[in-house]
Amino acid sequence: MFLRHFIAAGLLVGASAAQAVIVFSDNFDADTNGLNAVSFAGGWTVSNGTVDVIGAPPPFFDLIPGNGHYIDLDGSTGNAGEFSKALSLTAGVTYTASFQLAGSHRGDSNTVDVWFGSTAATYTLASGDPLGTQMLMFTPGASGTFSLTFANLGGDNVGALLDNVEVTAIPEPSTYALMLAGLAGIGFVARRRRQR
Ligand SMILES: [Ca+2]
Ligand SMILES: [Ca+2]
Ligand SMILES: [Ca+2]
Repeated sequence: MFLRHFIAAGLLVGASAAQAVIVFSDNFDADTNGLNAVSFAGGWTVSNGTVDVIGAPPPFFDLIPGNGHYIDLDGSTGNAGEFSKALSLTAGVTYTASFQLAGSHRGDSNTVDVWFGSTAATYTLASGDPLGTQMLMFTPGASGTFSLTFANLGGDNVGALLDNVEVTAIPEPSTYALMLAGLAGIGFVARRRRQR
């Protein structure tokens, strides 16, 4: 009886470990609106150029209403932003960065380079493109600090819009393998006990 409960507990642990763990999440709604913002509730840094925090409330260049605050990746200095979040990541764990990008909604098309650790992708957004979810995956070979970076190309003060960034971790497969091996071992011992 005890053993059966133990195995059930083990399966429950396995089930909860299968769910992705949120490592970082930011919708920019805690940030204050402003042009050429330099300080962010989510700990972002502007490593080059400038970005703007826009949206509502109060309405301030609220180009895609209903999304609280969000980032205009090309600020107001004629030098588009390079917007980075440093993350402490563990070797061998697969991380997924999801984020939403929208077009500028001010008439121009914008290209955004995104890096997540050593994973890179480029997105081109037409002016009217609504917020769309994108995903990048990265598995560090060694533990350390890695950046999730968004860089709007060009520099005309009118950039793509960024909102709803989330980084999640999926436990490595070897964790499941160990857990399954452990459960198989318990089953084997239980059978031997019954045979005696
Ligand atoms: Ca938002
Ligand atoms: Ca701007
Ligand atoms: Ca532009």
